[in-house]
Amino acid sequence: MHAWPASEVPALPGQGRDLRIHDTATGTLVTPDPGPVARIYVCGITPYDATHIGHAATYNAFDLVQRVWLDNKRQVHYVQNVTDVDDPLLQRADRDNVDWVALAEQETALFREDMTALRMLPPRHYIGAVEAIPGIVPLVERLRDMGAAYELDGDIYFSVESDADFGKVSGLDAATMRHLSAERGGDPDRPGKKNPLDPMLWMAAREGEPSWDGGSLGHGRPGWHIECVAIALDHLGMGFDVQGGGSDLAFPHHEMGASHAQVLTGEFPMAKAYVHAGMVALHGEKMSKSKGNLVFVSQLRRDGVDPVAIRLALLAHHYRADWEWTDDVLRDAEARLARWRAAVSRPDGPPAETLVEEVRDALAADLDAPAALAAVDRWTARQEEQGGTDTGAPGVVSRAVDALLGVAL
Ligand code: 5CA
Ligand code: ZN
Repeated sequence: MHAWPASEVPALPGQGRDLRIHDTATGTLVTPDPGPVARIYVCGITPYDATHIGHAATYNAFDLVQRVWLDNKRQVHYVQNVTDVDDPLLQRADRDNVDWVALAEQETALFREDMTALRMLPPRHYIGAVEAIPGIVPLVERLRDMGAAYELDGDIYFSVESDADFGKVSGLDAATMRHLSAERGGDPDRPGKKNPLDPMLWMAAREGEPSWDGGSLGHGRPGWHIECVAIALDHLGMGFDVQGGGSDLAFPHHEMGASHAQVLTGEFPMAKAYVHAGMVALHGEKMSKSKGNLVFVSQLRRDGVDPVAIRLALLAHHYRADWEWTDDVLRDAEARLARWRAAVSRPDGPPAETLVEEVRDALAADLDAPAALAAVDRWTARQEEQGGTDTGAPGVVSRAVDALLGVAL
């Protein structure tokens, strides 16, 4: 699948920083990328509806990760998937009486437009679940041949008990895992499973649903977790730097993925850091496609909202916080954007070298974007109050917020 066009990332004077970031598995800040090439896998959308602010906030967090690495002279190998076949997509297509392939293509196209408008850096490999099937089948066969998977009425399940490290990513107790499994795509109550938490690796073909030839697995379609494992191992290999997603992916998705990979390779963990963004809510509840309490990026754009203001609204919240989208959040971002633009449009201003260092320090410390915005606000206030004579300063500020925050002034 093709991704979206990259916006340029200006080079900045001075020295970048090593990124320290919160790892869910250890509960500590870690510095995941010691080498010249940083590797990151970010879980992509299930394309049955348009990109909402919650999605955008999560992708914003992982865009910042890359910007810190790029500023620190790392190359970044970034992989993202599209879950372009799964129950929610098929159910929505069925409900709306549309072709599921057309629905997935249309929503993926809209996602690309939204990501481009928000200046999110594109992945180097953007891979759909359907196109990954030839790589998924041999992994499921291997798990089965190793005794880590079993069949139930033609479906193939992964046995969580085959992995001694199971549970180490999310650190949750069994009751919470069971509850979350039921809520997030699992089927803990299905009779005949060895362990209620066991996730499906391969679902045998169902009447009226799409299916693919899975060789010795029979016709069917892939489970959700093995999709991301196959794509990540194929394009990044084991022990990559960051696997990212919203906090609702820690369990079961990232836990199960780490578990599949551990059994397949004998190594743990698949990612050096499991990084999770907080949930964005609307009217007091998590924004979710299933509940329908959504603010779409594309709708805001159609309403004439500047995508740069949307990006600033996302940046005003720490990525790990749960927060609520309101009209005021957007109004504040629009006001901040207007002030920043006025400040950098002047021919000179107060020196900006300290500002660049402050933004770097803020982002390197677990992506503290609100602190980065506060630093730019302080330079803007100085510009408004007394101005300055440094003719290079407005350009330095523009390039810094572009390179480090993805904000085009
Ligand atoms: N296709 C899978 C990942 S492999 C999936 O979870 N797709 S998704 O479309 O449901 O979500 C895409 C990303 O947006 C995930 O990282 C998810 O955690 C994140 N996300 C979904 N809702 C919210 C929300 N309300 N706030 C923040 N992030 C969210
Ligand atoms: Zn995923």
